Amino acid sequence: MITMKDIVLEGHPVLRQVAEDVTLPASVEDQEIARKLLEYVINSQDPIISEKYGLRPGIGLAAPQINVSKKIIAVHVKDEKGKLYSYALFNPKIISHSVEKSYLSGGEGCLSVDRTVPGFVPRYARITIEATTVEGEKIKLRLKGLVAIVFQHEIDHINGIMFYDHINKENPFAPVENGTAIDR
Ligand code: SB7
Ligand code: NI
Repeated sequence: MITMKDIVLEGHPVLRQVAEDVTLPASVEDQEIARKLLEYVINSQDPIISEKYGLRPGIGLAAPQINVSKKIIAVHVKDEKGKLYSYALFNPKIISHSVEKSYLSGGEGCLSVDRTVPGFVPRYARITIEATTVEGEKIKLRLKGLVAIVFQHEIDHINGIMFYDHINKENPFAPVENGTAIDR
């Protein structure tokens, strides 16, 4: 299982690389990476398991964060209505997005960043993504709210982008144009 010692921190060059596409159908090795990422995210949200192994809670994780430069992500998060989005995905890609933005009022954090970076992180309010599931099914997901934000954070990781790249340098809390705050 993945624990904190497997997670690379900012400064590691893998976090700035554009990750490789996964060749489909995915190899058993790539399927195992996807399943392990999802397992971490689920474990990290379990109070007993996270305490036992010292896991920092996360609602998503991307392969570059465990030093694997491949387009693989996992997300395990509930929307505002309590609907669970639990996915391990290959080659996720945003195929369309809203003009409207959204942002978490408390900002974002990252398991690969061991400090608080204050500021609003502007994201698209709604996105449509295409990806292939760990089971090998090609899917299209229409996402909004917190769920859309998490997917954008993870898709950024496979493109070498960190959440703080999006924060306004002069004023981290500058109003986000066309943006709606999300309180989580
Ligand atoms: C806040 C937290 C996350 C995504 C979006 C907003 C996930 C944090 C865990 N990760 O570092 C995953 O890459
Ligand atoms: Ni992150």
